[in-house]
Amino acid sequence: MTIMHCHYLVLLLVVGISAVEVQRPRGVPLSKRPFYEEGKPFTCLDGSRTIPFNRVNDDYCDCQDGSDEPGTAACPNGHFHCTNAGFRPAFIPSSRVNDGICDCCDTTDEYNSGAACQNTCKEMGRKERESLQKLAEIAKEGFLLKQQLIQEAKRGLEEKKGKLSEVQVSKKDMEAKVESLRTVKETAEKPEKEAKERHLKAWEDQKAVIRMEKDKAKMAEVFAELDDDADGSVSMTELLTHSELDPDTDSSFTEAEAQGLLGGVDKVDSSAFETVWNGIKDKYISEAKADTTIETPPEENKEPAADSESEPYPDEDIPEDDDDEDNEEEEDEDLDDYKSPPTTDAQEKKPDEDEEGTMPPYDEETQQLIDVAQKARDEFDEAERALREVDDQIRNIEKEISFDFGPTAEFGYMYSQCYELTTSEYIYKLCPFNRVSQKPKFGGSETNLGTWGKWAGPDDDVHSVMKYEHGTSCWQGPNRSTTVKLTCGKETVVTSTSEPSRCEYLMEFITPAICKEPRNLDLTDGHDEL
Ligand code: MAN
Repeated sequence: MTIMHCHYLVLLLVVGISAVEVQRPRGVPLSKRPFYEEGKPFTCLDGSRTIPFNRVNDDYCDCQDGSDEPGTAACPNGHFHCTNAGFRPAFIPSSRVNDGICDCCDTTDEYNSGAACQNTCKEMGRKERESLQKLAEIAKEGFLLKQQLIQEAKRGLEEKKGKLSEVQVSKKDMEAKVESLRTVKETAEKPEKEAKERHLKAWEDQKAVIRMEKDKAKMAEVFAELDDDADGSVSMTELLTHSELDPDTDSSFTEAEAQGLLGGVDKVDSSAFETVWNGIKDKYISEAKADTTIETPPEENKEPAADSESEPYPDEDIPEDDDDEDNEEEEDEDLDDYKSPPTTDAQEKKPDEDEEGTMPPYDEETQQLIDVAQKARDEFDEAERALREVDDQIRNIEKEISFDFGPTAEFGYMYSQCYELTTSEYIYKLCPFNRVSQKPKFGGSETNLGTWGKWAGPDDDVHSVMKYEHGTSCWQGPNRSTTVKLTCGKETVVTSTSEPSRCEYLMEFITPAICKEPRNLDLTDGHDEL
């Protein structure tokens, strides 16, 4: 039953009480009575023929439109009118006249079938009146609530507009702050970068010295190893004992080849060995290691290879990052030990550690520059974050203000709310002006049944239907979409969902925001169906 019925029923009851039954042929509504004039020829209502009046309701169908038999079952397409005094008049198909089933609450359709019909019109009228009364009360209360919603919406809008201009002003200040902090940061980063580069360069130089010293020691070790007869020089014969030094890989290491490695002489002393060493160190296999497995290349051989590669030194940023991490990790234990790079006592090799060990910590002056720059960076980042936040706020308020929340913003209260309805299979969720979703009750992911599209009611009541579109696509079907029908009620609640066509959903949604002002009932409304 709709609210509209309420109007009608009150009219019906009032008129019903005072109405006088007007005599007319059986089954004829009052509005058609003038066409059935006692004793005068009757013209079928479609104008097709005219017959003597005694052929009206004579249980024989003369008119194509069935209009000569309003009170019998003779015409297949005829209609019988029941007055149903006390309730609502109705038309039933002629075929139901005297079929043994009581169709009219006033029993008039079963005048000759012997069916024991009871007149239930009064009772039905009473029940309908009661429920319409309830609906009317709901509508009245709903409409009052709607007035509150409108007031709240007005206040809310004012607040939002106020907030917007406030935030827009603070955005300007924040932009200026970000710019000045950017300058502070960039000014602090320049000396920081230079100091870090200086530190790195010093470390690179130091590593080169360490590498050179190691290489020298290695060279001396190899010289002693090769100098089998310990005469203070390495000879061609001694060199030949190391077949891995064969310059070509023809498996025969000849004297001439060995001599070539020695720079064209038969033997070299330790100082001349320096040049020879440069030529052989990549291939040389230490005698101590040669006996053991060959699969693992000896440690010594790795070294020059590593040296020849570009420095595995950390990027400019890496020590900084480590710095942060270390600071965080160690803060609790030792506040003094905040310097980067990390401790030297660590057993495991860190990624930024190479053969020469880890880079020594920054000197105090560099560390101070880093700290100052880091502080400037943090402050800049924080200001930027705050600016982004304000931007988001502005966007959100502008978005909310731009929605069509109804002629008096009465639907605005639903914004950023969600309303759920659980069915036997799914939990449906309607988040007005946002989206509709469906989640299987017993596990499984949520399906988007559409995002806010538009108001889609009829032209004279466009705010009575919402349309949500472009949801998750349906297998071999359209993208899911939902139509939400709004009806007046005291609460805001989804009362039903259905899927009239595959992946096209329908929701019934009750809200006070749609309640219309209760009308004064016009009892003189031209109703002549009694
Ligand atoms: C899921 C649900 C149903 C829908 C089918 C279509 O099971 O979203 O509502 O009909 O998919 O395949």
